[in-house]
Amino acid sequence: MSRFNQYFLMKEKDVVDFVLEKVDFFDSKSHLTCAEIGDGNLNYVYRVSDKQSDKSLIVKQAGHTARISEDITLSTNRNKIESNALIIHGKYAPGLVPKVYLLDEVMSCCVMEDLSDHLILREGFLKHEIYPLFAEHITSYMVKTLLPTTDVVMEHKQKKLLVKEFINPELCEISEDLVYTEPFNNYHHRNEIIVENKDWIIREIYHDNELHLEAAKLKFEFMNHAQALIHGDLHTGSIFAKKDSTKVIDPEFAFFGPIGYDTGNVVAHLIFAYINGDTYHKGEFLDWVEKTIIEVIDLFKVKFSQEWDGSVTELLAKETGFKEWYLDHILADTAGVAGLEIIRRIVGLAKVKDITSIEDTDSRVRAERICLILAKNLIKRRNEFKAGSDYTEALHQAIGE
Ligand code: SR1
Ligand code: MG
Repeated sequence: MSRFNQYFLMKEKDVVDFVLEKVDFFDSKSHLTCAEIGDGNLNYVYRVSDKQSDKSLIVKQAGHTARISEDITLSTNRNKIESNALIIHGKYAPGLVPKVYLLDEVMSCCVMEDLSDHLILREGFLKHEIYPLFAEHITSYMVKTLLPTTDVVMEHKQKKLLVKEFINPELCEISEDLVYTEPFNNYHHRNEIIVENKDWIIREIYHDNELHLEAAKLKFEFMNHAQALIHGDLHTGSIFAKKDSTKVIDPEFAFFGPIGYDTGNVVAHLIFAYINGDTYHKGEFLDWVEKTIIEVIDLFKVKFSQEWDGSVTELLAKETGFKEWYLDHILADTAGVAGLEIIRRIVGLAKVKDITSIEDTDSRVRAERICLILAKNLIKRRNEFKAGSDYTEALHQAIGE
């Protein structure tokens, strides 16, 4: 009888046995090696390789607690959500996500394409590397995966069934807590701020009631606007890249939520990349990131509009002015979410290396304050961010303050 008929958390040796038993990928005589390579906050990720054939694949298993914090207990069902989202996204946006070879619901693991010829985008950004096609690829990914799952395009009963399939309460709760709630609570035990910025953050974030009200509005937008099947965690650690290719991974936070949650995450993490590059005076990289921020917003708008015209099915969505109203709403959400994502990565749990790797204290203090000034602006004035250049102007203004 198979050992894999009952869930347990696998070690490297188990993963090799699992692959040999369950996946028709390697030759049965292969000599497989396996290494745990995960550096994410939640799961275990193994690379299984065969030197002789030069073939490899990835096995990702969900445990009952988050790696980053044992006090976060989670259903292992997130692995099924992730695999199914990857399969759906692979149909809508072929070539922009890894191939899924197997979903095993008993072991809460999936087996997928190894992308080790790519680099996690955040790691590339930390080396100040440029990815010329990134804006083109990520805007295609977002438009192609998001618009078809809205009520603008998808038949409404089919959409409702999919909403049910992607109910993701625990992972949504993580975002509701970590993104929308804890960073505004001075006393939350998971928050951690550097001592040199403590008083500044108490004044500018914890005591800004107008900011808290806007965060509350955006939190209810996140919880109640089942607009499209979103990725739900689209930061630069969820993207593999090389010069001519971009692959979006890790959609375990997927659910039907506001489209601006994905677009806003992409922009927020480009801003982190910019601030890191600014700290180390990386001129060419800065020019490219600035151009990319502009293109992500402007190309998204153009592609979204074109795709809408070619695929809209809902009669009332064809009313003059409706598309512009709908897109305006997404753009305001984008700015609001970008601001919230920036604040939570500086104040709350799960920080980003773009900022934490800045060793010089004065530079770190400066980088954090620029980010937070910009973030407050993005949230409070979110209705005014309509074009890519609105973001880069606000960024330069925050740097100048
Ligand atoms: C407890 S998980 C912390 C964060 O890691 C994920 O990538 C999400 O961003 C989540 O908020
Ligand atoms: Mg992740």
